[in-house]
Amino acid sequence: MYAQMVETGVKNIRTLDDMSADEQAFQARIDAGVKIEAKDWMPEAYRKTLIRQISQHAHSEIVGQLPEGNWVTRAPTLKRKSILLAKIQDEAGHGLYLYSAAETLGVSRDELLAALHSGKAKYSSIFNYPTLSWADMGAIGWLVDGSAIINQIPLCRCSYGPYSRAMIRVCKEESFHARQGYDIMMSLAKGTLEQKAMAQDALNRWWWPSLMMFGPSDAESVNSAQSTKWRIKLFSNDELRQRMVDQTVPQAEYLGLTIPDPDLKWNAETGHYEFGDIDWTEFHEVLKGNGPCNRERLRTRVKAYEDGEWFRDALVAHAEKKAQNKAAA
Ligand code: BYC
Repeated sequence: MYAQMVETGVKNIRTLDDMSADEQAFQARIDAGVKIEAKDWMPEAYRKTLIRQISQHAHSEIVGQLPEGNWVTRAPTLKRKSILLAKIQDEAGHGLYLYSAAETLGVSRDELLAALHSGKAKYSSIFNYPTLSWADMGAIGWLVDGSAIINQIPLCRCSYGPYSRAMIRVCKEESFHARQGYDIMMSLAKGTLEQKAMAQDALNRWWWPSLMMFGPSDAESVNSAQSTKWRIKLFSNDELRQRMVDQTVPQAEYLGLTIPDPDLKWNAETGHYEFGDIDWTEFHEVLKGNGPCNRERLRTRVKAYEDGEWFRDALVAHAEKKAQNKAAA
């Protein structure tokens, strides 16, 4: 079912002429800003698009724990360690809210996890890069969670009720994540020359992959037109990417760090920063499974799932036993 859903994902925008009376009424509700709830009638293509996006998002949260998990045992202080642990635990929670939101659309969690573990499902490109130093914890919080907030704040107002409500809590937690990342960057940038160099190195490595998080350019984005019509997307990939650049450049200046883009310049006429070309070949290679850490991430994720089997079995056995006892009483 999942594979079929992904394959048949909508690529072309539906016009009024293509729509049945039900679809027209559905579109009119969306246009009027009415939220769609799980039991409401919806076009199959809307359901499939949401399952695709929400499940990819859930997988990203789950796989997104791995690059940071790498530094829990090597955090520089007990305080930093407990903050990092709390953040990683939040990401697990985000994954769970999102799997629950996807389940309201009629797909099972087992199907979604099977798609992730077999390598069929996508998750965010950003989590296929290595975390080489402690400064990467700062750069991820600042740039990656910062980008996630920019992308996800509009999702709090998207048309599908369960997704939009999950996003409200996710965004609150993401803002703590971004602050803790910036705080790490501040400490390093104001520390010794070596620490500042670590912060600059992390910025150099995470800058371009963070811009890629927003997806292909608007001209290349296959899903945007229809998702915008359905108010799943409220802003385009390029609009949100520009917002990220405009917001982040002054923050880098405050840190005394340099954005690794020789073409970056302020355009007083447009009121935006212009930036250099993104390496889309790299982006597509990562999506194809050829990023620096794709194979390692999937291996680690599958192992964690298999290692946890006894625990899931124990929970089910316990629940069954309780139900039997209740029935017998
Ligand atoms: N990585 O037509 P497009 C987090 C795919 S979690 C991989 O523009 P769409 C965090 C796209 O899926 C971050 N794949 O698609 C967690 C599509 O492929 P399919 C995740 C990407 O859906 C832990 C194809 O390229 N955030 O922040 O309209 C710790 C064409 O793209 C990427 C979300 O998932 C990518 N970067 O727009 C810290 C947010 N970009 O499915 C932080 C929700 C594109 O047709 N998702 N693709 O085979 C979205 O807002 C949208 O799905 C996207 C893409 C903007 C990402």
